[in-house]
Amino acid sequence: MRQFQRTLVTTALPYANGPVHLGHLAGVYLPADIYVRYKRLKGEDVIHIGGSDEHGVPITITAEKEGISPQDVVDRYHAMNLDAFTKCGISFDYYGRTTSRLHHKTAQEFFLEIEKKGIFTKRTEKLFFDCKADRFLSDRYVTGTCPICNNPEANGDQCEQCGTHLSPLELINPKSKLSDATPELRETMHWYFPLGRFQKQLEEYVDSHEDDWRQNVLNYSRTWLKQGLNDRAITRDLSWGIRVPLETVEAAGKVLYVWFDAVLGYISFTKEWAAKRGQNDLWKEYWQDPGSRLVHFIGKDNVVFHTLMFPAILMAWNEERTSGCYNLADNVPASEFMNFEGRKFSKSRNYAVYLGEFLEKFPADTLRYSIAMNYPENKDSDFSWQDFQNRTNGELADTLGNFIKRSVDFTNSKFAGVVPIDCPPNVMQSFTVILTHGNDVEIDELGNRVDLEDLIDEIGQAYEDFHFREAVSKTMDIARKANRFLTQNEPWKLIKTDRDTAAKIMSVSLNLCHTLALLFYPVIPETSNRIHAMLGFDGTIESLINRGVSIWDMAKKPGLKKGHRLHGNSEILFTKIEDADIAPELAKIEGLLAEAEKREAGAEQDRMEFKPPISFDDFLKIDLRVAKVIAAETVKKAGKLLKLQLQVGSVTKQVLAGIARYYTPEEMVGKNVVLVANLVERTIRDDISEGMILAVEGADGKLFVIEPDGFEINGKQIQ
Ligand code: B3M
Ligand code: ZN
Repeated sequence: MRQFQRTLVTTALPYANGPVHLGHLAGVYLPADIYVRYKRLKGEDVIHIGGSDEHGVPITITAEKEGISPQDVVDRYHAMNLDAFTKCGISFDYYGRTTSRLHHKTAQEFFLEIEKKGIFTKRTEKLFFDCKADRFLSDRYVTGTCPICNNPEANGDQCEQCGTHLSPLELINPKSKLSDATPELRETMHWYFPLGRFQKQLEEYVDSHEDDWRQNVLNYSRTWLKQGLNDRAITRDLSWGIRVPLETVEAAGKVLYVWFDAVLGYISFTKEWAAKRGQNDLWKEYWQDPGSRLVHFIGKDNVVFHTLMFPAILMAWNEERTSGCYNLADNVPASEFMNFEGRKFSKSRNYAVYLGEFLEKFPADTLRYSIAMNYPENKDSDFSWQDFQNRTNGELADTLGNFIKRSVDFTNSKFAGVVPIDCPPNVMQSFTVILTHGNDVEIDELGNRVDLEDLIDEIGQAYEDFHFREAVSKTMDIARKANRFLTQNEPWKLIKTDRDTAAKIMSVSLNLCHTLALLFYPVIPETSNRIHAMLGFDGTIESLINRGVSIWDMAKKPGLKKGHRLHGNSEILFTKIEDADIAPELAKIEGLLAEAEKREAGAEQDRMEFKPPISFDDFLKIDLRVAKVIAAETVKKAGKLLKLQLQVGSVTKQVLAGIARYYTPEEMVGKNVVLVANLVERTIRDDISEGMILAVEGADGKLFVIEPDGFEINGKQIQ
């Protein structure tokens, strides 16, 4: 593997139009945080850049719904999400906002550079326009029935139910989210980014990562590449967003497409990070030095934007340049989705647990651990309250917490809180069965020697390869072995007969506590710091982190010398979660599920009862006339039909009506009926039918012809 001097980690910018939920945490922010914390422990140069995506149509939709400004919306959710991330220990080096001036400037610079090179194309096309709201509707403002799965609430860009990417034109019965009106198609001009121009370069780029990208990432990218890349509109007719930076008539009222601007946010925020440190040009090292590595953590729904779209934008920038070229991502670890109690998180259906809310009830580290153990690496995973309770109680409290507390408490009570002897490294390396089996090597099921250093190397490799679940569960395995080691060696018994051996056991145990404090730091940093403090260290683990020095490697060797004094009292690291603690949460889910089911059942029923809506304009196309039946007869060999001659003003029309079972010809003659006068002619049994008459169906299926006597229709009194 290539060696890099520094790593820039980015995380997808969540839209600042709602609170982040556990699904977001699991797929993107937690794995990224674990990764950067691991890298920091390794003493590597790494920064984590994230922030809020504050443009885009979902934000204006929320603003309109709530009757506030888009700025109010993003102010609220930016603050809320940053606060939740901070409480969860997501250690961003910088968390920016795409509404910042510097970001607007950066995105506009990119637009102008690509425009100057003549790479964009311009196209006039027909887009949905909402006449009532007097606005063009971008994809997200159009809703309708999904042509694939019939979900009646599909969005113009994607169907949430089946995941299909859609264009608004594909929706059945499209409707404007602004007014509910059926939109009409109107012409407008937009700038297009010709992705196809970069097809070959992108194919080579993706192929060059055949061996290091995840299969899902390669698959999504190649599916697009195989279909052939098309031009993508990168401007929109909207008022909220980054202005197209041209003073021309055609640029008026247009902003950059949110995805064009959002990915550039990674660059803007790195610039802001550097400026904040007083080193304005430092960002260039991370973006433009070929010795830097760029890694994007994202969810699977964002893959092609990061493996094709953003790289193509950077390729366009880099074209014809000899300096100031941007690096392309070296890896894009996209996650699958984490479900919640067996169902997909859905903000629009309010089926979610929000991060901020969760952290009001339970500590961040318990959540981080459970989620890391359910990391949706190559298939969707599931978060359940039961699993959360089991992991917290069984693994964090009974295994890790119990081991640390017993080690510290016993040392406090029998060795005056001091590490009794030096622990020879080879003893710690093979701690599991020393003394119990009379030798100092553990043999695994296959007969291989297992030692701590190898285990730690395996964990490190798992982090390097983005296998977070493996890394964290192997870390817990060490805690399990350590706990078993202490239990099996029973120093509380030995101390009475063989104090030296008891001292040796405690020295190994305490050093394992130290090792575990460091090893667990990526996933449960707050707990790691508490263990570290219990072991008698003044500073936090963060304070040890030093570029160039690997704390991670220090975990392999005994870190506590003979005579090292512990802090004093131990503390309980994890409070167990009682059934009563999660009962309200389980009840809440049942409520949410019941609601969702009701909604789904309701939608299903609506679909059965109503035909798809038509527009008012469509309705106006129907020409309804009152007509008098002047003659009627049965139709041979067509038992259901009556042939009616209708007088409409001076015109006579022939209509074949399926009412023979309910009316005799004699009954019909002389009646006034309502005629659909402009229906396309039809031939039925060799006879012409020039329209239809209106009838309603009674409860028993009998048809009643509508007789408009005594009413006024089309301004005419009917008798
Ligand atoms: N805000 C979409 C999302 O949250 C978008 C990501 C931007 S990453 C540059 O899924
Ligand atoms: Zn669908």
